[in-house]
Amino acid sequence: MIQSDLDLFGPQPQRLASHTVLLPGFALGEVEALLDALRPVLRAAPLRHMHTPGGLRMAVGLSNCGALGWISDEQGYRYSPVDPLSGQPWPDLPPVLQALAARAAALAGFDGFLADACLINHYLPGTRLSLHQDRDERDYDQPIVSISLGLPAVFLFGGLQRSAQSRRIPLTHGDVLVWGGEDRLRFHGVLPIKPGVHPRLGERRINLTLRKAG
Ligand code: MD3
Ligand code: FE
Repeated sequence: MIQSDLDLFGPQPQRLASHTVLLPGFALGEVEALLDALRPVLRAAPLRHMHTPGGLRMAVGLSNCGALGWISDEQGYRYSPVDPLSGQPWPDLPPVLQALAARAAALAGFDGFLADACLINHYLPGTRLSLHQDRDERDYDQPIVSISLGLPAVFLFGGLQRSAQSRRIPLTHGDVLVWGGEDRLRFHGVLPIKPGVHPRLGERRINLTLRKAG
């Protein structure tokens, strides 16, 4: 092994598909700032388990910040300007989150990304997210940026039809994933989180997805 074999600048962006880019460790330098910003958000809008339109309790704990928040109940899936728990608007989108998402999107080729919604997903060991598409946003030309924190996960990256084979993509603490364009409506999910204790976040995984929903 010679010095030039060492990856001194960290792992490089990986293009997973034509309009999907994984930025390994992209958020690592801002984890503390992100957690500081999330604390008051989750005080005002605590994590909760929503129910699917069919009445099933979702395993993932969920909250939102930004002008719009994703909700699910017997009426269906949709974005709402109001937190149904409090009757109040969702907490503001922290500028550190907004800025990180815009920088990641630009690196992936999506200039001028201005998120108005951040969905906060909370996973305990064993929690999974079944294969689905994100289709509740108004404009599918807008990308989505996802930030992974805490325990590692295996992300299922499927095709445009549910029946297509999925690739398994490991996502670890600090990874950022950006997708849009023709990849925007791919089916995707998360395998059950393996038991473990993350040195910073403990027995949990938090995923932040930033979207332009309205
Ligand atoms: C690739 N969240 O909130 S984020 C969701 O880790 C959601 O919590 C997952 O799926 C999580 O809707 C995955 C990464 C992701 C999300 C949507 C995609 C990747 C995607 C849509 C198409 C392609
Ligand atoms: Fe999704």
